[in-house]
Amino acid sequence: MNNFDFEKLVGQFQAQGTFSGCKRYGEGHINDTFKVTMTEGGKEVHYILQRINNRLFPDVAKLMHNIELVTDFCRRSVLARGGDPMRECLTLIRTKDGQAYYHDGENYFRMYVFIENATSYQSVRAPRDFYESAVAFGSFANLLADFDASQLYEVLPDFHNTKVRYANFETAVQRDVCGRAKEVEREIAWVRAHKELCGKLVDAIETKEIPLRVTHNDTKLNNVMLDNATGKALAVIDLDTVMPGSLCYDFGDSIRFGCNSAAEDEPDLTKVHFVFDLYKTYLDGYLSAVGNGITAREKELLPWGAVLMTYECGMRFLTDYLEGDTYFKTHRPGHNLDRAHTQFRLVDEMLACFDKMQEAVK
Ligand code: ADP
Ligand code: GN1
Ligand code: MG
Repeated sequence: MNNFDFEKLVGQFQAQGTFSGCKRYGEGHINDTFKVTMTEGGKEVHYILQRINNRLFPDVAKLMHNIELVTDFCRRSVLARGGDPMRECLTLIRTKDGQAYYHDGENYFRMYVFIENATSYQSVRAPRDFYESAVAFGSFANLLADFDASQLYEVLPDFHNTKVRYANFETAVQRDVCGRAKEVEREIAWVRAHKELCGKLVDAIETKEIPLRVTHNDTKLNNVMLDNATGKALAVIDLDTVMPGSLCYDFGDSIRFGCNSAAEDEPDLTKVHFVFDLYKTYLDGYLSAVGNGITAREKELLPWGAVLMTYECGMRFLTDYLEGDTYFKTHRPGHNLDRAHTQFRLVDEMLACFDKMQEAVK
């Protein structure tokens, strides 16, 4: 675990109670997340403490400006419908001097209320959970339709611009800083053979065939909390990438992660399959919640969202492997390469049943 003085760190925030412990938490690939336990009146109170990935987000002030605006907006909507804002949205805990984050001179930290009696799943246990996550992300998109995009900084420009991602991939191949390109010739050739996919959504946005909206952009199943008691979706979390984007990105990224019969990093590819029935489940849930906002063309392009987000993510994992694993957290040698393989397998299987995927939308 990182060697921080957690008690001192937590003391910077307006958390209730006395510090009693802190442990690493969750399976995010980007930030360092910890669960903090405080005690007050003999009872435990929990918080999430995160060390923000400052390499990825060089301008933490802008990132946290976005998070403050989006969490405030969600909170107002939860209150308006008579919900419980401590469980149905992320609540930032400010520092003792009223800031949204704490800078210790080197690292940046933020704190959230811990959403109790809820789970963020790493894989789909039952179709119902996946349906609920679709409702959560669909409702989130619906809610954000009223959010003024001009207030947000684009903290990670071109985040889902697949053409830019492709260019970055080619640069990584050319530079080959770790000398790994030779070993992954087959994977590089596969990415190149699918290059024509890159423009599918980016071009549709550029020609205004589909609109840019405020979207979540990282809609993995483990970025949504489901209520342990009811199984219902409670809150969408991980708001670092709320930026202008497309509904097709959000739909697609959920499919990429949730319709995999195995884990994102499963090394045994015989276990990795695209589960078409789960795709249909998610589609039903998403369309039921996203409302009238979605245009006919966006709907048509949803299946492309699934293919594109999976292709792009695989390409990002491979790029990171070539660059020496500097972006995504890795826990073993070849971890990013295993991840890239699962994504490529899923794309192959999606393309093999693409007609069915389109038919389901109709
Ligand atoms: P990353 O950007 O690294 O993915 P996340 O913000 O998604 O970080 O947090 C990582 C994990 O921590 C989540 O997948 C979830 O399991 C857990 N988590 C994050 N925020 C909360 C919260 N407010 N309450 C409970 N669990 C949380
Ligand atoms: C990262 O932060 P996390 O683990 O929810 C990444 C996503 C990828 C995903 C792949 C800011 O998501 O874009 O799709 O890993 N987030 C960022 O699992 O790059
Ligand atoms: Mg996350």
